[in-house]
Amino acid sequence: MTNNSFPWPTIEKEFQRAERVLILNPKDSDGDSIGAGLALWHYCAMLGKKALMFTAKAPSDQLSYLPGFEHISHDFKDLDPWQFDLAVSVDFADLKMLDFSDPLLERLRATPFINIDHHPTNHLFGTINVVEPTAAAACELLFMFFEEQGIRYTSDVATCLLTGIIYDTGSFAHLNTTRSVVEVSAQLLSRGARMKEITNHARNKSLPTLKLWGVALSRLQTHPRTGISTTIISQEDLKESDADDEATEGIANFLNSLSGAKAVLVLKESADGKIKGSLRSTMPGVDVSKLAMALGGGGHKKAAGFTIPGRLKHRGSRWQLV
Ligand SMILES: [Mn+2]
Repeated sequence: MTNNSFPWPTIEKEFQRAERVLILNPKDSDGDSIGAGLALWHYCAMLGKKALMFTAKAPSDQLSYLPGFEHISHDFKDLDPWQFDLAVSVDFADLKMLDFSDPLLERLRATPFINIDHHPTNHLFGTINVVEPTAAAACELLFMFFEEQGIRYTSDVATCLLTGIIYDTGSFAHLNTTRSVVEVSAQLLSRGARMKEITNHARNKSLPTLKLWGVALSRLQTHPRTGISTTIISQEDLKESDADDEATEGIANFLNSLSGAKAVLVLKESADGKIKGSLRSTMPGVDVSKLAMALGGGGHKKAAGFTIPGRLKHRGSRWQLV
């Protein structure tokens, strides 16, 4: 990253000024958003500030090794009465990903709001916005904040930050693994980040998850004209494999290693009558965020997603979107 114009001093002052901080994760949180949120949660604790970290849906248990994980709230009963004088969002591009009610969004709009993200489609909804698409992870941006402001942080915080980088680079396998990413990771290791713990948890898969992956792999088809390899996961598949929604998260990343595919698309039926599409590509020149945006979604050039209304129906040997 070459941008040295981030307003880190202003952001540090905002944290020092605040008494009660609300740290926001998207409803569909991941290793990067949870790692970044928890790093800030520890930072607030270090400053002696009260902080609530919130996401509308319980985060994946796979991340429960992260220090502070047990303090993350996904219960609106905690959030509704919570008075805050600073809100911080990490790793998401659009306020609708919070799944908040209008009154809650109104409260956010009336509060100083720091928006830290690396998605190019970010809506810049903060009063302070740090949006850097060349960063591999939101955690990489927070690393810059701590280092450039000379803030001392613990090995727990370093572990949170390295988690985000390892998740968003697919353990240093995706094209976003730049020299900066490797240098930042090396520095996090020297600050005590527990790499082995992170990679062990990132790799571990439960039996229901692997069963579901088996179903998804068996349905994989490459469209001859577009070169896009697609698979689908229905609600029935989730029930039969006894897997939860989270189990589908890694499938698109895994399929991204499919040789010769221009892009991969995983379509997953959700319980509320919607289809969630996850797009990945490793091919130079392919920008999957364009397709995602055309379908009302967004994301990065090589990893993007969208949600459309619909259901998956099985007709003969084919699946149809209805
Ligand atoms: Mn991220």
